[in-house]
Amino acid sequence: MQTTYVMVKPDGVQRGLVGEIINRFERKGLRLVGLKSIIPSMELVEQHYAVHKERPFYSGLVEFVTSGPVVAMAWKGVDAISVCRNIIGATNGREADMGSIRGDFGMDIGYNLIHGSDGEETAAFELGLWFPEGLNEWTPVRETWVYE
Ligand code: IDP
Ligand code: MG
Repeated sequence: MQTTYVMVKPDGVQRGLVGEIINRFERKGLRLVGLKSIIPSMELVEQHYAVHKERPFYSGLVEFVTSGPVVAMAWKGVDAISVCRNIIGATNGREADMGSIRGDFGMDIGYNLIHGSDGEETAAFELGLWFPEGLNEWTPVRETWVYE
């Protein structure tokens, strides 16, 4: 079991795609263990994207992600990190596979609707950053029918 950090970015919220996006993870069989709408601080987003600090798009990215509400989520499941990255699709929406969130709804590399942790270390770091209050542990009854 892994838990991963997923976030609908301000463009996804502005475009009214929050329900559509949550639905895709939920239907897949993942377990929702954290969910909130927040307007993140500059400091929080700078820490979240610290690995991209030297990239030319960094300051624009921080400005974009702090520009309005985001929906922060934690999803749990077997191999949840790669499963969620597949549901999300490639960074550039124009190149992302159809059927993925970015492939179905995105046309841009910056405004790409959604974030998902890319590995176990990043997931632990990002979950601690966005959910310092901790996550909700529970066992969905339907999971009896998700994993054999
Ligand atoms: P990822 O979100 O698919 O993991 P990363 O390479 O980690 O992609 O980049 C983080 C975020 O930075 C992207 O989701 C996107 O919003 C933004 N970004 C990445 N590359 C560019 C770019 O070339 N121009 C503008 N924004 C970019
Ligand atoms: Mg990334």
